[in-house]
Amino acid sequence: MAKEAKLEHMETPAQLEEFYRQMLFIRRFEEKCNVAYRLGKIGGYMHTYVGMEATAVGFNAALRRGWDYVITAYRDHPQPLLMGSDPVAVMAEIMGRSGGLSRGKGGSMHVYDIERGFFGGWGIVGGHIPLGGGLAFGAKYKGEDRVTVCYLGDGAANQGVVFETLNMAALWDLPIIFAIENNEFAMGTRLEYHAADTQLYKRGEPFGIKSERIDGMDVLEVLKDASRIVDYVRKEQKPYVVEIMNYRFNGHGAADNDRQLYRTKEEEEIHAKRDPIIRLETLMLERNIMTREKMEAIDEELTDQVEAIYEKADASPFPEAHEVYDNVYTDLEPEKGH
Ligand SMILES: Cc1ncc(C[n+]2csc(CCOP(=O)(O)OP(=O)(O)O)c2C)c(N)n1
Ligand SMILES: [Mg+2]
Repeated sequence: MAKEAKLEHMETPAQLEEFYRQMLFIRRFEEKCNVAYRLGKIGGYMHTYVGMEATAVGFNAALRRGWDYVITAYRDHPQPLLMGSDPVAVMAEIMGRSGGLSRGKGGSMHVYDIERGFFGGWGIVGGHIPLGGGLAFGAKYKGEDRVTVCYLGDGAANQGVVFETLNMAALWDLPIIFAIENNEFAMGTRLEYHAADTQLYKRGEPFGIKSERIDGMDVLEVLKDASRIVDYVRKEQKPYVVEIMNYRFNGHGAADNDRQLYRTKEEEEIHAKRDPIIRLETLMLERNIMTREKMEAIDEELTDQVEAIYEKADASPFPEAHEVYDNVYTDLEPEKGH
């Protein structure tokens, strides 16, 4: 079992380099996905995490690898990559290939790796939130001190099932973190147009759940806050609501090329200054932890790595037609005429 995340070990040059590598790897991986989507190599819907990297990276570092649980919606590529899944299997899943984590049947929105504690990857907005409650209930019932992180978007925070799950989490003292990623938009709808109360962390207050808002664009801030919150939830065996303020740089999904219809270039430029990767670069340059040349070398290394991952995933075949009924919740078989 991995050790508790201890903050004093986290700001070492080695740890900062690790965070830099993780965020940049996700960025380059997602950019490659965008290119592959446009080439017709990826089908269905696909949503990338570009701009939001500090949130998943900082939170992941506060969790116990192979022990704690994570569940999220369809913006789900970074979590398995951070939790130790085979990146080729992640890419193959996104490309619908049989070597994928869900054997090519889930696609981008349904990546899944139970062995590593990653429970997906869900396309129905809000649908996974009670499942997160169930994961936390299961861990508590079995007397395991696992923490469940249930990510949800600002748009998802309005779904009725959120309030039902908050109620039960408070009632049963479930060890779950409702990590609301407020990237200011639900598809093309700005926060102010979809939420009567835009202070989303307050969703927990009527249930007596401890709640707060944090900066999701600074990986060290996320780690600091996440470590404290994870420790609280693990020790106290109580739920927590954290609203993580971040921003997506790309459109809602790969098919959204019209984001200027709902936000201006000026707004995007203001948020580009919050880029979590540039923020960490600036910090490392100021502290003389890394030179610009080293950063460029790392970038080249990671870009090559992503390219090799893509090539390997692309070599994986599509699932066979006869597998269509395997591993799904049904006992229907084609020969029975269904
Ligand atoms: C129940 C349901 N309603 C509508 C949709 C269509 N839809 C897909 S994503 C989305 C917006 C969700 O926004 P948010 O929760 O903020 O997540 P983000 O995409 O910003 O990560 C909507 C309305 C859906 N998938 N499921
Ligand atoms: Mg959103």
